[in-house]
Amino acid sequence: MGRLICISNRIPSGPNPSGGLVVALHDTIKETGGIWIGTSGEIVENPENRLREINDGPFRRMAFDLSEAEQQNYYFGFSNQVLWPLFHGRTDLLEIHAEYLDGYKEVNRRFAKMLMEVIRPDDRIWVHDYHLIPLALYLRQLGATNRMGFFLHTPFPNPITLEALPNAGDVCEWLANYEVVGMQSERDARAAIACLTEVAEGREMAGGFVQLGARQCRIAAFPIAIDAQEFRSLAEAQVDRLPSGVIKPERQLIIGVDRLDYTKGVPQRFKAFGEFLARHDNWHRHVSYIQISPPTREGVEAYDNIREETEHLSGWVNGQYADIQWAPIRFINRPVPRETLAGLYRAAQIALVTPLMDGMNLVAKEFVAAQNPEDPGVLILSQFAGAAEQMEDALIVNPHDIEQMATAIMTALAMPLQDRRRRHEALMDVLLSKDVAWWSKGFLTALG
Ligand code: ADQ
Repeated sequence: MGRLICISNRIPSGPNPSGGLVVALHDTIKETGGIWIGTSGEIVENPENRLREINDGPFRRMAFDLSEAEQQNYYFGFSNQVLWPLFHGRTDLLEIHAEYLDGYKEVNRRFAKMLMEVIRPDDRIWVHDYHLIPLALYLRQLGATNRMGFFLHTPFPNPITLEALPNAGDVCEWLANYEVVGMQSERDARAAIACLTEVAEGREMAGGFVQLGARQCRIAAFPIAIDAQEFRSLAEAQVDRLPSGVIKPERQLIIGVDRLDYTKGVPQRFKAFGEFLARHDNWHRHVSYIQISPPTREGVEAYDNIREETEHLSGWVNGQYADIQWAPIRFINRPVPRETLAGLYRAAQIALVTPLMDGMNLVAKEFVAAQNPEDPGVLILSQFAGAAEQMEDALIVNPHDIEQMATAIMTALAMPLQDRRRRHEALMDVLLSKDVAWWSKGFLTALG
């Protein structure tokens, strides 16, 4: 069997890289003598056109550096101010500039050339995420005949949304150069097939195959997952280790955990919690909401705006309802260690996971895995998270409907133990049978 070459924008960093994706692919990379390749995270004046070995980890990694202009155009520009908002349906936030697209293509071309020095014909190549969609096309133009798969971690838009991009047809052609295109959900797989057939005039065939020009690719859903066993053990070990004062016996706890991103629906959540407090005086002082949201992509205007909006709204709710013993919302703008997160999930009675649009959303899965099965908390989940396709036993809400979310908070707080247990058991069954090993095996089997 050939090696697995795993490619993502950033290589997993440090001597002990963690995270679901790394854990899932680590073994296969090692067993096949494979390599993880991507950017190093370092910005230099004159980047070398050569992949260098990163020698400090448990599996083989190679990386290259970006210049400041590449970082601005490829990463902050086309990836994060064009593709990210576009794929999440936020066409109002698109920043269309020729230098962004040129920079994006140029980094992908440069990367493809460097890869040609490293890959062998029988390697399987698995490319991750929206930063690197054109890679297969450029590798093929340089003569690569490898089997190549692509997995998109974000949602994929429908044709009318994709057409907001002046070069919408290119995106379809880029995708068609992979043998397998993996999406997070059936929703996204259907959208991608619709784009390849309607925007680019491809022909749909049975089994999710699409013919576009001389290329044929298969588009299917491979919902990403977590190591639920491992996360459950992590949470169990944290039961008595949370810092004192975090949990108060007389108070119920609501938790939200998201990178500070406009797709996550945090302002709507703050409004819904405010609405809940306005409706239920008797719950004042008996419930607190901790929202943990470290900033990302700082310096991009849309991210500065979401920070301001969320700060304003949490301040408003607290100003309205706090007293000297109680602040309804604790809004924390920094990352929290994974173990502490696991402990907080387990201590919470409710998780609010209400993105406006999300490829999957792993926080929903982590929260469920962390619960005590004897006395589990309730997951309130957006219908627009990819996770909602698998997690039907959550309380499913429309994140635009503030009143419905306020009602769901009350429903969750009042939910009888039996009902909570039944829902948790059903959700846990999904997480244990469809874990991250199931996900990577499914994709790699499809790739062949
Ligand atoms: P994200 O948009 O980053 O991922 P998500 O799936 O929720 O969203 O994953 C976030 C991860 O970061 C979780 O493991 C979470 O525990 C961790 N995290 C979040 N906030 C944190 C904090 N404050 N401190 C520490 N850790 C924190 C993208 C897509 C998703 C898709 C994933 C995986 O947008 O839809 O599910 O990739 O494919």
